[in-house]
Amino acid sequence: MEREAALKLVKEQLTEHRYQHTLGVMETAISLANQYGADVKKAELAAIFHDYAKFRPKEEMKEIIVSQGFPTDLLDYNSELWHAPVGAYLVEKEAGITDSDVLDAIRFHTSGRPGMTLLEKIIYLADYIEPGRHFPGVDEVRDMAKENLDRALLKAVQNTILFLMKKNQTVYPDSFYTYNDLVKNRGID
Ligand code: DGI
Ligand code: FE
Ligand code: FE
Repeated sequence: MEREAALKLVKEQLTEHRYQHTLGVMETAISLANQYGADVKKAELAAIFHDYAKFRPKEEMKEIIVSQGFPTDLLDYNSELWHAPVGAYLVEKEAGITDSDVLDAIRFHTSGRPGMTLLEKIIYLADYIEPGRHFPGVDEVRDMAKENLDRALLKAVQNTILFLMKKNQTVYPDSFYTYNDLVKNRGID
């Protein structure tokens, strides 16, 4: 699917603010894909659709998680996690995207997972550092992303977990598994 058609579909699903965020993720993901040798078209498509399900009613998301056999432990954690797997499902069903690399990048963009693909890493990171993001620590991750994708990703995952913990929020186990996996694979430095 071409960029303009994809953007049109997504715009209908999002608020203006979230649409601007999506454009930022798209530009950032394209740039990271060029830098780190990922498929640029897949990065563009995954970025455009990554928050497709963000504003679906909770009841609809819950129903999809159960009926599609997605991990139901998601329902015990922050509902903010749900739009990622539900988005992967709806983007295939409603936008006709069938590329499993793209769908997985959408599916895992919030929690990450151990053994993330290059494309999954790029979408996670682009979501975190796109130019519209303003929070403590984001500039440090932006700088790291220019040098080392895994190092930047680790910092982003770590910051997300710390942020949730500081607010006494639950942390979905996959976020910890992602963190551990990145630490183990970081190498000696
Ligand atoms: O959809 P976005 O706002 O662009 O960003 P996102 O999909 O990365 O994350 C959405 C929210 O999900 C964010 O407010 C933090 C929350 N979140 C991310 N990981 C976890 C989480 N919430 C819980 N409870 N546990 C997590 O592991
Ligand atoms: Fe998201
Ligand atoms: Fe996002």
